[in-house]
Amino acid sequence: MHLRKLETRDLENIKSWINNEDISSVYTHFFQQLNDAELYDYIISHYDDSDSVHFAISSDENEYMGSVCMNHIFNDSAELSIVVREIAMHRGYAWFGMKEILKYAFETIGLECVYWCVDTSNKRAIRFFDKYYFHEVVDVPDDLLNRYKGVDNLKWYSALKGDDINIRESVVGCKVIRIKTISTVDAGELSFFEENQDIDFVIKRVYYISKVPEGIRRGFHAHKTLKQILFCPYGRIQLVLENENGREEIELSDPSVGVIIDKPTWREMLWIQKDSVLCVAASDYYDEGDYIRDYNEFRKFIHSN
Ligand code: T46
Repeated sequence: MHLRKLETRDLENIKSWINNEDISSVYTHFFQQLNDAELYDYIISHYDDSDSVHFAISSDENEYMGSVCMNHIFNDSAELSIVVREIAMHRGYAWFGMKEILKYAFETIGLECVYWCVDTSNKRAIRFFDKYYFHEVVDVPDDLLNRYKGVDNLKWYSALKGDDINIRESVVGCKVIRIKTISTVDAGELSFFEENQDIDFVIKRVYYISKVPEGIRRGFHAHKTLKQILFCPYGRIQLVLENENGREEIELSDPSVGVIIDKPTWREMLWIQKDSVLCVAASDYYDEGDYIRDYNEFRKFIHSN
């Protein structure tokens, strides 16, 4: 699959979602107002707009599968819309379109922030955005809301430059989670997790490691029973993990990504960026007796358990 310019031969397929009531969304209302000639004009002229860009999400066979747009590109932000045809659903086209348009927004146009909204009755779209942990915006500024005057029940989302949307599901069997995050327009994000809700252990201790120079390595130990969630609210830290599933690494740089280590796992942390902060919430009080600080002893421990 790939993104490409819209072509006039896409017209009929575009009309297939415009006229599909199930797909109908805030975004489709704009197109529903266009007659065939206007739609045709839109297809051939959209690409030259200075404040918007519209790509076709295309199959490998070059068949139009959906659209992804960036509208109201102004200052450092823009508004995103995405729609896929019924036959493209559950086949990865929507996720591909989101990843590519966000890459385009942040890397090619150099935006800082992208917003979009969904009609709350559009349960399928909301399931999709929530599944990928896109951040909900609660404090939507008036200029965005003004564009939707008279349209009620909208759920707003945003993606900020630097958000890691390609997170893996696990590292050597340790779960990588999206920490719930709420964006405030032009005022950053707030992330939170709750014991027994987002992580399945009780938090007895929180600690953080700061003021570490670049290139420094810490860790080099495992825990026998302790469970922890590790996250990096600022900077870039490489985490190397090893257990009976092998040895893998993951870079922590997005404050809304955490790794849950809930089994005996050797860990090493490398400070890629000076002053990065590593935060940890742990299931128990500090107990030096729970550490295995000798690598050979750790290997023996995981083989005998
Ligand atoms: C871990 C990684 C990610 C305490 O007194 N209380 C505490 O709660 C902790 C965490 C440490 N300490 C003492 C123990 C050592 O004398 O602080 C000193 C430095 O600890 P350590 O060398 O273990 O630090 P790191 O960065 O190698 O490892 C830490 C945690 O100890 C460990 O549990 O999983 O971060």
